[in-house]
Amino acid sequence: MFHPARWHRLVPLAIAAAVVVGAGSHVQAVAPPDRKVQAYEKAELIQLLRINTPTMADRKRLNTLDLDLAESAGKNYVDVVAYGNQDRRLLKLAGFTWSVLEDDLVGADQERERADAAYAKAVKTRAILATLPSGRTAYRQLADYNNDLASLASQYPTKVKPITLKNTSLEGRTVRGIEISRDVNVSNGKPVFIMMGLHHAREWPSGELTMEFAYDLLKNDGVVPRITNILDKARIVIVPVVNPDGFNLSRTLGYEMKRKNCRVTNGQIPTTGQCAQSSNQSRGTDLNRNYAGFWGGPGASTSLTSETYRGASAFSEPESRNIQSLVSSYQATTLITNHTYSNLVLREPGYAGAGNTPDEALYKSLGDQMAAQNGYDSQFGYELYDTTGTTEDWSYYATGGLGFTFEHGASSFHPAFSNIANFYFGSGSTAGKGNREAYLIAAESTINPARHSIITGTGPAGAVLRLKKSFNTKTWNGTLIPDVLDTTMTVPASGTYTYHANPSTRPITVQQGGTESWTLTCERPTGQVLETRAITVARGASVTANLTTCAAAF
Ligand code: 0X9
Ligand code: ZN
Repeated sequence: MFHPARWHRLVPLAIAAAVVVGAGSHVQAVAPPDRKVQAYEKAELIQLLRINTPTMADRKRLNTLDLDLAESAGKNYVDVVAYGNQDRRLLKLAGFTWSVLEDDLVGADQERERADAAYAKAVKTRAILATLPSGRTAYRQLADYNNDLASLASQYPTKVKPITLKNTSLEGRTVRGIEISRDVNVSNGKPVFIMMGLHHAREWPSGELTMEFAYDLLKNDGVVPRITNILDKARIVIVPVVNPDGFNLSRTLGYEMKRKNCRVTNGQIPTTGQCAQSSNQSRGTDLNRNYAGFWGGPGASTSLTSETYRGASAFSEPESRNIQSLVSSYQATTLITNHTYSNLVLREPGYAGAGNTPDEALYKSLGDQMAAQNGYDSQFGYELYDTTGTTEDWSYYATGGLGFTFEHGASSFHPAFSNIANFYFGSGSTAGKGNREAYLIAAESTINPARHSIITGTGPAGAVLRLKKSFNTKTWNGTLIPDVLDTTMTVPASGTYTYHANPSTRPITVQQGGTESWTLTCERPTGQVLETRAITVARGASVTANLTTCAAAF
């Protein structure tokens, strides 16, 4: 089928690519266009297929074909984005059968755009009511996210603190977020809940739900007692767009099925427009395979054009390093990274061979409780398929904070926008619950002292207390990647502090029967260290450290 919109967008790029090939005699130096690019250029159908995989062996065999696995899988099937005739031929040759979930993804996206326009119009004419906390009626573009973050910060100066992540993206974009809490500008040792979206560019609802939760908390603080309590006792960190380059390409520049970041060539910063060229669309690092935890193991590819490319090395990408340093700078006792789709709440471990985590009972009960709200299945990451190098493969094992991947939606990476309110507030049997309720439960779990650790005592008002730990995270082949967790709080005027923290011993060390400690330092605001303590504290425990030496010297 011919896709006019798609074709117009691609023609100039296709010509540009041809010029490059024709310009020199070194045709070899230009990689041959891959299957995906060819499908787009020939305007062949791009389909969402549900491949029958009754056995584990079928799944493994499907994995070796290096197709764009939609990462949605049930007991007997795996969904695949098939780009044109070549992908379908490959599947047929390998003996697979399938049903067609979406016979024309490009056409479906155009239909979605029309439906979204009609929905927005109906809200405008008040034929239907806008239901989301922000009142949005269409998917945000990148600038909308940045504007919304900035306007929340200016609207609620004592409750919202804007944050800028450490690195710009490969294309030079600033990655932004906000902290939400009562007296947000006071460094008060509250436990932290981190919520993220859009590691994967095409998974638009993941950013929307993250952002709507921020609006909800701020609108309903002082109105809904549960939310007031959450702002009193926790700090919520919101980063809606982890992968701005990929998202911009997917949402705005017309390559809707972009998943990865803009890594076009390893070791090089992409030049302007390079990432959007049709010949480069398959390139990129899967940010959800680039974290150091078990990096380079099962479920990650070594090929730059694979949808699950792990990157040149652990944390090779500025966008995943951003989340590493973000998570390392808070005591995040809970973390949710939002994705689409499959209606799942996933917990560690991400690959079957890792064995149950030492926190399985608690981890499962929280996952199950959240899944009971949004109606998803609560399960291990590996039950979908083995992966390594995902966000929580690093964050959980490095910090002990309970991290979950939410996979929103039944059968689409970005369905019509009218679905977002249903995802957020629930619908049918989950009406009135939904992800809103799941997120609130995650926030309340963050506060629950039985689920993290507490260090408390006396210290001089105004002193900075630092909890620090340095260790190495192991990749799959045993390479050691240095990690430093480093967080601070300020002793309040009362002279009594409560520092909500993750346990001092990492899950991996718990599994081995060992213990680890935090190094607690009491410092002048200038950084001068006045007292140092080793603090060993388990999950659910509270220890007292009265910092008398510090108090005497302060
Ligand atoms: O494959 C992923 O990165 C995630 N799915 S997605 O469709 N959003 O790409 C799932 C990762 C969860 N972990 C495991 N499956 N082990
Ligand atoms: Zn994803």
